[in-house]
Amino acid sequence: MKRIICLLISISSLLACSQVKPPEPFGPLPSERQLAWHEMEYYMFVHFTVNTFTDKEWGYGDEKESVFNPTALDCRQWAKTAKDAGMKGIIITAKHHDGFCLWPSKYTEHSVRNSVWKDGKGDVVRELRSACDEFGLKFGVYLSPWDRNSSIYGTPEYLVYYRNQLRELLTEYGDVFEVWFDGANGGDGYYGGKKETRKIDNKTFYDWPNTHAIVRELQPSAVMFSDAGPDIRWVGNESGMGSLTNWSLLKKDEMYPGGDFAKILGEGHTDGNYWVPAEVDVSIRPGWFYHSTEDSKVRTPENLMELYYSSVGRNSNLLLNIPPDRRGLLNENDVKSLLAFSDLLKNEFATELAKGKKVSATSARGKGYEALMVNDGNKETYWASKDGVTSGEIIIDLGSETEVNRILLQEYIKLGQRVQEFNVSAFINGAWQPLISGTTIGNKVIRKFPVVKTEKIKISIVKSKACPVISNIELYRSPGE
Ligand code: FUL
Repeated sequence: MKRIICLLISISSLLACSQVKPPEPFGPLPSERQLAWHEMEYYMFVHFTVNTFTDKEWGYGDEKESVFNPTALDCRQWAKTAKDAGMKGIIITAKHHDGFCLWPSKYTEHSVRNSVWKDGKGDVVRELRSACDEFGLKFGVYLSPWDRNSSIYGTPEYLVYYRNQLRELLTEYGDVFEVWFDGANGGDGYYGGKKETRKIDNKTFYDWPNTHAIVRELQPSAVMFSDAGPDIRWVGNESGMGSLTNWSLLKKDEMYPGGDFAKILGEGHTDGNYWVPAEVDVSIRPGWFYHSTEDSKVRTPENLMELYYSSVGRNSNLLLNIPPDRRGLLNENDVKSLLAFSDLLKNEFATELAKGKKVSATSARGKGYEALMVNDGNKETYWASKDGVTSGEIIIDLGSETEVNRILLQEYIKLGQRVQEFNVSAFINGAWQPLISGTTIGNKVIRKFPVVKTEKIKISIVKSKACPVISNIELYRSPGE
């Protein structure tokens, strides 16, 4: 009996030895909440407050509460539109720089409670929360740190006020997926009637670590956005342009909200010591708030498609602002364009060509990490090379001459972001013709190239920080250019 047990033990240890080990994680890794955020990809921003009624972008803070009076506010229309457009959530300006609160905060008089809308009994934040639940969308809040209404802005008491408001939003409105901390800070304002300029020190005034701790305590699954993270970073512009080189890595300890970091925020830090991916925030109109003069300046569906490529296609999420009008409805022009874009998007990626096709790679780690893992339709499986091998080629054999003009690539980011340089080519007339070259991949990269008719596409990982780990490759023949 003893002998049989010994034999069984040695067979099982032999088997264990022959199993190929997965690559070790490399560098900073995404947290669970960040991984969930990466899956969000595309969601709606809603800028709505007194500015909608005063035709401003930045309210001074002296607006009478009575100006806030939407005639037909319907958050269900916002949520339905977002859902129909394929968006996965909505983030609302619960408080913008003017300090007016869209919910009846018990810490200020400057809110919907003192407006004529619904006789002061309304709560936009609550209505949106319910609408998001009804349409299966996630819900997020923007709480402007700068408050041009508050008489105590710039003093330590303001932090108590700000954090109380944050607590209200994070305890009374259910699950929040993202908390948006804007970087605009200090300057002139009403400040309780003082009408003066107040400057604060961006680096120290807000004592961010203690505010962040409140979010972690009350909404542990929420990610926090700002110029400097801690979880998600601003991309450094408001024009919808993600960077072609885009590391989800950042030396966030060297940064702070409102600092002058535009270029760094676009590319991230190659050697960043935290996982802080980029979010592209951009408006469907020139302004963030609704202005009737901009009704004819709504981005076209084609332009929204460009934004999609320059954000989701560049390892970023897309937060697209659709500002409600004075009725409290998303304007017809915006809805029309948004839904037409969603149709374009469906057509753009209608038929995937690579799935299940024959695939080979120059370097294979071994069983479980073969080339066929990149097009098996399962993002949890991946191709990886052997440890220490930092380049490699994957060839997808489409089986017959096929027209192709788009490629989508994904790294298995649970093991870190690795690829530094790649290129793609097509086998045409007996030779490999270059199609595109690129730098980083990260969670997702989608690239266009002119239509080619080919039987084989080659993806070459030229340089990688550690053995490349590719989870997904898709190919398309889109009707677009
Ligand atoms: C900026 C703000 O100043 C704008 O008004 C807007 O909210 C935009 C999304 O962020 O920093």
